[in-house]
Amino acid sequence: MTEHCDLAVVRRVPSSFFEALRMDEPEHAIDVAKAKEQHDRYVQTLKGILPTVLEVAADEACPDCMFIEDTAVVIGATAVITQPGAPSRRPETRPVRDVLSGLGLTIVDMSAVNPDALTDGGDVLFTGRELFVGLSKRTNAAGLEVLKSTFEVLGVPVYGVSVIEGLHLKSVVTFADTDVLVVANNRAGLAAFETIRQLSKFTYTGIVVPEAAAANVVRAGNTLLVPSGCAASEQLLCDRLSAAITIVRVENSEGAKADGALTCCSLLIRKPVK
Ligand code: CIR
Repeated sequence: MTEHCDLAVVRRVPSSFFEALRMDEPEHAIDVAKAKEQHDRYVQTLKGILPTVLEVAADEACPDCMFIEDTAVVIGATAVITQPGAPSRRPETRPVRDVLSGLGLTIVDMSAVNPDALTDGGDVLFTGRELFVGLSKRTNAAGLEVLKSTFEVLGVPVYGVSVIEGLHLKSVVTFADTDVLVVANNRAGLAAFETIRQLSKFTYTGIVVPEAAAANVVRAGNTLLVPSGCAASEQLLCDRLSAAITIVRVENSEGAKADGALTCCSLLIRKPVK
């Protein structure tokens, strides 16, 4: 199994996005038109990298639906449909389930396995060999157990990692390359990376980036999507990563106002073998 994907699923931004959940009120109100433009550029960027990008229509009743990553965890030919931690987000899963089922993936419904299990996909970091699950405001131990029981039998070890601040594990640690993770230079990022190092059977290199937003990067093909406005981190990534990886800057000012980062706007999956 590798970390590389060849298919992404994205979900469009609803006009109700201004009502999206957020931990703090942003200094400037969400500009929904700008959010739609930024998201569209993100989708176009992915389309330039991956052979297939599937789009799910927005649902006006679900202001957070663009953050599709939270609704499923896909590894190989198996998709766990999560039960998102925030009750208002649970209706987002149905149309995503339909798309993943249509791809021929084996579907596991987390809430059917354990009604108390909660997981946001933003807490699930797959390194290509292991799965690290953030125990956070949105993901609980029962959610971790469902992921363990699903993926460990498929040969993927699953570990829990405390998220001591912020929303999700991938707000502070993401995958950039084989055994290379990008880590926020803050308490939550450094603590999570230390736990990953202690738990893992492999040796991960951490690139500790100065701008916290830059800890959330998307690796698609040989491209790394990095949020714009993080010049120092971008330079560091450029210096430390293989020259084979192209860095592409993506605007996310509006998504960030609702605690959304780059990974949350797509589900990256390998095409299942039917
Ligand atoms: C939420 O609070 O659920 C959304 N406003 C943001 C979700 C971001 N998701 C992610 O980083 N995976």
